[in-house]
Amino acid sequence: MESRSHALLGRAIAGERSALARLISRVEDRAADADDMMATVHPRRARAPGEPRVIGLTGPPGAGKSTFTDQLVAAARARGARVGVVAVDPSSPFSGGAILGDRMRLDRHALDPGVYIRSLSARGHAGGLSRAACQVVDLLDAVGFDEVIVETVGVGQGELGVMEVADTVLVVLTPESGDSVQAMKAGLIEIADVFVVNKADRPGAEALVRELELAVHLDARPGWKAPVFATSAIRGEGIGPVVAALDAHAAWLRDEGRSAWEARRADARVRTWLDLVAEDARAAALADWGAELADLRAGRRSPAGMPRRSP
Ligand SMILES: Nc1nc2c(ncn2[C@@H]2O[C@H](COP(=O)(O)OP(=O)(O)O)[C@@H](O)[C@H]2O)c(=O)[nH]1
Ligand SMILES: [Mg+2]
Repeated sequence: MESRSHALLGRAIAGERSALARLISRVEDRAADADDMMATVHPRRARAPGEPRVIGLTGPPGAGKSTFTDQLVAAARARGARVGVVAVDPSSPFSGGAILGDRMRLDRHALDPGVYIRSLSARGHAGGLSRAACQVVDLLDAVGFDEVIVETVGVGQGELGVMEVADTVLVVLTPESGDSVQAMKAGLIEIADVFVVNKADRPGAEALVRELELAVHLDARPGWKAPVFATSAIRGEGIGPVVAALDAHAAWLRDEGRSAWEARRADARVRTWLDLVAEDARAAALADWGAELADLRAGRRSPAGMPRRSP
């Protein structure tokens, strides 16, 4: 008999929004039949970069990522692409407010049948948020979106992990003091494929652009060099050149960057599997060793003295 998740997949592929929403929840929560369903999903992206293309946006809270996402959605819609947006918040299980803000900013696309917006929070994930993001992107791929944009809320390790799902990473910073320093510390130079200095309607943007250009120039790694742009997402200024740079990076991935892209996708697939393994092991440990867990909580056992599955 066809499972519930399989039935939802069929309806989601046929374009039914509510089926897609329920399916994503089942994948996020690892419903009983979700793994079997995902095992039958063959993302187009497994074969070639750019089908769909997956753009990740990261940067400090308030930099304008959601406002920029809205501009990217508009640009994609202008060329007729169907767009999925995944807003990921690994920072706190309680920050529904940030996601709500994102949804409000993307409101003008809410009724567009070519746009699907979904948020994923840290609630109940125990570190499986990258796994959930990867699987949700695979689902959006399988149901036929041409472009997927993954926005994360901050620039911690969790966010950088989520960015591994993306083909092209856009780092959004602002001229506000300290952003460049933060960029260096958080390793954003290493993950950025394109830099945006947003809020260029405020003073200091040009200085930060030059600072980032210098940092990219000094980065000795071979391959793609991240271009740096000044934008005002809220005014819609400077967006075109960024869209062109995203296109250029997508073309690079299909050509010289192809083997780098393949290595990156391979790593992401392995990591998603290991995340599933880890989630299962945690769940099994909690279920199997309740008595020992009570001792651990009470301080009668040490973590190292707890039972573990033999390797
Ligand atoms: N002055 C100015 N404000 C902006 C710009 N882009 C976004 N904002 C504002 O900055 C705030 C945070 O934007 P948001 O897109 O939610 O940032 P996120 O947290 O990075 O997603 C909002 O009040 C936006 O209206 C910009 O280009 N210039
Ligand atoms: Mg946001």
